[in-house]
Amino acid sequence: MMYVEDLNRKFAFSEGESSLFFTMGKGEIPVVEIKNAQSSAVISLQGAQILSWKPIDGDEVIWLSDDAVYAPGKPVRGGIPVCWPWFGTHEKDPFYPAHGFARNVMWEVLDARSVSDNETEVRFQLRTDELEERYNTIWSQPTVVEYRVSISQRLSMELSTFNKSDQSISISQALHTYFNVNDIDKTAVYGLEGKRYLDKTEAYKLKVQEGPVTIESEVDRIYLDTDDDISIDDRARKIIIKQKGSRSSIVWNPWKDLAKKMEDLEDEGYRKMICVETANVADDVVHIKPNERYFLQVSYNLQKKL
Ligand code: TA6
Repeated sequence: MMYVEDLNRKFAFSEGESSLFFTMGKGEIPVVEIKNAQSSAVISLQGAQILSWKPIDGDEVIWLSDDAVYAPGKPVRGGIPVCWPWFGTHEKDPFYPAHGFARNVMWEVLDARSVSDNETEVRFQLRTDELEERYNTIWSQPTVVEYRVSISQRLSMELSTFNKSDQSISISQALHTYFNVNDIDKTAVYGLEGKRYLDKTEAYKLKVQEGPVTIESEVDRIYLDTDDDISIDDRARKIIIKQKGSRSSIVWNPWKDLAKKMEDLEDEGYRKMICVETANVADDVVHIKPNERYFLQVSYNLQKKL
């Protein structure tokens, strides 16, 4: 693992309105801070977890818990956790890390560059055969994950999984984005109307979404066949989510009681956040043959209210 100084020597820059540098973040975990003419962002090297994305003339888009814990190996509550190579609880061993191990480990920075005054790109990599032994017992097939993040007028992510082993692999995954909302009571998610979903709060009962998704109690749902755009409207702004390589999306808000039980989520935090996650889960699990690569892509942009 490179130190912050080495990373800065290799990648840091400041040119006109664009700058990028590495610094030691909370919990002694390095982060990269990015600015350009369109927006700014902060990404933790642990989990390649995006912690902030703020358009230059707008408010923060990504929610981060005030009570988040920053410690090596611990996922941070908020931001954009990368759930890989499985989503949720491991189907064979519930003691394996929830949502996979990618969000718990340090990623390598492959490249960080200014594309133009308006766009900056950072590329991260995770090679499973270079991880600690305990992860190789959980996941024995050598796999290379690359995560490309582009920061501009929009925030774009591309997560690619390359199967370096000589057998097929099956993964489930998600970009588990926590979005900031003005007021959960005034928030609605569009684009899922009429879609079937598995309701985790009722033992994964299959239901059909009627109208936009609104939150009035705990919501934890896996929507199926979700290849259209999704939007989050909190009456102050609209966030447009475009996704490719995903046919499943999760909508999650813990609501009051669960939020109280979660130590890393402030009691009223659930009123300011909603997770809308671009995923490959349930019947959308991905099978990758040896020497093949799978791409999951998502971008967010804002539509301001007049
Ligand atoms: O994506 C929804 C979900 O799987 C919920 O069931 C909830 O547990 C949430 O993710 C947070 O999971 P975490 O492991 O980060 O506490």
